[in-house]
Amino acid sequence: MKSRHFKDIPEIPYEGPGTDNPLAFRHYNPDEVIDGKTLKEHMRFSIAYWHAFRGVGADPFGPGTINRPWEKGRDQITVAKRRMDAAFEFFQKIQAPFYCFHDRDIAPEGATLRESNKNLDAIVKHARAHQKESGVKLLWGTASLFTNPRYMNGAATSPDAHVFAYAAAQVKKALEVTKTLGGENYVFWGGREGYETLLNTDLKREQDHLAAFMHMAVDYAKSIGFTGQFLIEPKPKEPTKHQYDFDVASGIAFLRTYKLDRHFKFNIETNHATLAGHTFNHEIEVAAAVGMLGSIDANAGDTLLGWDTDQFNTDVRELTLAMVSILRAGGLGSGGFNFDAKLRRPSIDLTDLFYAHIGGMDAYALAFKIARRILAEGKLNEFVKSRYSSYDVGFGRDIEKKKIGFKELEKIAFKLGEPAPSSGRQEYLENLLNTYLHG
Ligand code: XLS
Ligand code: NI
Ligand code: NI
Repeated sequence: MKSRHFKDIPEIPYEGPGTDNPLAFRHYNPDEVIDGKTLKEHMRFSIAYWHAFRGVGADPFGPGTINRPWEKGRDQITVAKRRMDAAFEFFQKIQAPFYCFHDRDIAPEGATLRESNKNLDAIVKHARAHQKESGVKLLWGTASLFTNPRYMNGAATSPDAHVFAYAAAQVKKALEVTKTLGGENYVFWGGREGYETLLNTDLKREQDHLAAFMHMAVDYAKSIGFTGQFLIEPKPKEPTKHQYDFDVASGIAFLRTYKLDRHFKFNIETNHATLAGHTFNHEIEVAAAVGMLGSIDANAGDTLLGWDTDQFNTDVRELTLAMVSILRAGGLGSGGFNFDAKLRRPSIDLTDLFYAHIGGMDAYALAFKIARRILAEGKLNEFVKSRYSSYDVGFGRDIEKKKIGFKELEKIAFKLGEPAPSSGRQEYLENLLNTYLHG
């Protein structure tokens, strides 16, 4: 790897929990072998191109604060290539095996769709060479169907079929590109697939159109031999007032209603879960319960703010709970942990980009290790199992096997009388969790 854009920063080494080097990992040792797989393979960390390499720190009250040295120059394609050189240097130095992008993150949108496709082809060629040389892979690709003003009323849910067609063309191309780059998944996040007011909205037609769009994507993927996993990334709001893929539960309902559930899993983002009024852990459990846990957009919100602040998550307690659920569900399969997280506006230095990802990766790796210990010791699982043990025998088992009805149950209730109360033991369990977190 040529060191050109981050000359002062070496590949981030693992130095263990005792190190005082802020540019070292304390918990993420990519080469550590656990159960026959390296930690790098277990964690499947991914860098989000849009935040790490297109984020400039702009907010609704002021422009960007972050100026990267590789952004200089008139020719947009040249700049895009140089930016990508920097990105791949970063992916390698931070020891992330994957990255993710939207079509328009990596290549500039042109004056026409043809020109946009041409730009994309040029950059994809560049990406392909970088992937080959570095071994870094594409976790997922997606299309930006929310940035350009043409999508202000939605893309697949736009009232204008012409806009629908344009979006379809864009996703067609994004699927081709994702396939070319060996992408392991393809994500739909419908930031503008929702509404601002029901006064101008035919909700039923919009949902029908969204489903039609997704069926077309599935069909087209099949026709070109793209075998990656399709993922829906739910979010309740922002930028629209109400997004149709509100949370995992409404996503499941949508996918089942339109017979799409076979083709999709979920990409769960921490901050989207909390915006929907759920915990991260809740969304993971809801997806896992129906075998639709796909991938994670790793970030965190701010409890005092009602929008997607996309911060790096260093809350080991929250991540441990998430990890317990993920591991119990059998892991993420073709998914991974994608840092859909951005630097705070005043964090303008290149080193900040490293500190941010080191913190996120370490917190996740630590949570992974703690969760494995929790599961191996089995105390939590045993507690939950015994809490439901009345369903393992007798009429409880008959309930689960659907062998019994109200009449028989009424007889049992008459015979047994009042059920004995039993404690949920929440405080005991919170203390138990703390023994893993803090000893
Ligand atoms: C925005 C979403 C977006 C998706 C990809 O809130 O998180 O970044 O992950 O389109
Ligand atoms: Ni996301
Ligand atoms: Ni988000």
